[in-house]
Amino acid sequence: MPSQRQIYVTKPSMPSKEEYFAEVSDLWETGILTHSGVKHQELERHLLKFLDVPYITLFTNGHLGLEAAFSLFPAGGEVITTPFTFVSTTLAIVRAGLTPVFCDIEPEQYTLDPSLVEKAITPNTVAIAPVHVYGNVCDCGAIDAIAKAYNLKVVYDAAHAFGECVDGAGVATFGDMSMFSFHATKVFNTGEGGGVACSDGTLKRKLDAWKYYGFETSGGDVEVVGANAKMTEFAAAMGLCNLRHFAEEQVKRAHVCACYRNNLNGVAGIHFCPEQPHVQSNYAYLPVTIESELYCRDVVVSRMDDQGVHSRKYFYPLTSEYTCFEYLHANPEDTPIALKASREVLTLPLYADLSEDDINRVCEALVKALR
Ligand code: T4K
Repeated sequence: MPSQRQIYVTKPSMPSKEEYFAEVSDLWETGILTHSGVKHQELERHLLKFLDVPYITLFTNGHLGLEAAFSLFPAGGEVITTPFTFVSTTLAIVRAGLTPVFCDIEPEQYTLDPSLVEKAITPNTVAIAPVHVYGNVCDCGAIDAIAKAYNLKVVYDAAHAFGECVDGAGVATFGDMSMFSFHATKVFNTGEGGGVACSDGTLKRKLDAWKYYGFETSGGDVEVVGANAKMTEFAAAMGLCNLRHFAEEQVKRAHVCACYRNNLNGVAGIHFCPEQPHVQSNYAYLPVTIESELYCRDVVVSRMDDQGVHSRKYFYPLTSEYTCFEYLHANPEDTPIALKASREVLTLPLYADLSEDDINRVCEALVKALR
């Protein structure tokens, strides 16, 4: 029997070779390949407008952007965050010398539950780090209000939320800093890359310095303990090309999501997150909850794998369960909703060019896996 074509959880959107080659061709004239060159500056300018923010700092990847953001707080402080996320969120907090304090999520959108945040605040709390997981936008109004009342900063992990708007406002207009990932698997990619948006010029200067070893000016003083995390010109050029096609990609992704919701409507034991009417979604991920009372999510994932359809267990386990964070003594039972989500959710294959035939194949594989 011929081997089946595999369908992976995602596939990066890329410009045509011609468009990318045209974008990078002048790098052979200038020989400037990094250190905030022309492409980097141009991408920054476009992103400010696109994201509706006053400042953005571009990074080698989103993770280092998060690390930079958390490194601006005095070491030893506590950061209230969610364990239902990619490990990067928690790693960034820890690597910046801070202590994550895990707070549960709300059951519909899987984002940090603001009603629990206040109880987690201690005299050592310095910040709140919510995650717009899957592109589901947090209750930013409630979170920002708590932060204001307690004089805390908010760093949004917006790795999944590029290009989203809340009641017409860019998602990064909330909180103090928002990190977007431009990894190959994201709705907007530069291959590897990321950006931290903020509305404070001092923060922007510090983030710029952090990614350049801490130098504010070449050869000047080093005030922050930084790293080397600059975006290259080749990555920025990829970003310039992909940004031109973002709107059309979004239309295609919206269609894919609508097809899935339509095809799987009424299948017992599974459900989608309710759409957020106030949010202009970017259709980054399509999580499906497999009710554990009826089915075992892990069995479903492996039965789909056997049919050549690769969903993902984003996010399993909880970050609080990883061995490297054992020293925090976080009990996953203290975040029961997050624990349940980590055992029940899978994300379906989703990318702009996923054909209707392939969507049908994924749906059939899922339904068969449930039998
Ligand atoms: N915060 C959150 C909430 C995040 O989700 C992430 C990253 C970050 C922070 C940190 O941002 P970055 O530092 O990454 O910018 C992936 C990604 O590596 C990671 O970016 C992402 N989140 C995480 C959720 O998923 P994997 O190991 O699960 O994915 P991977 O590499 O197996 O790719 C998935 C599928 O995509 C593959 O089966 C095939 C396809 N693919 C992947 C790559 C890399 C391609 O077709 N081409 C490619 O180049 O981690």
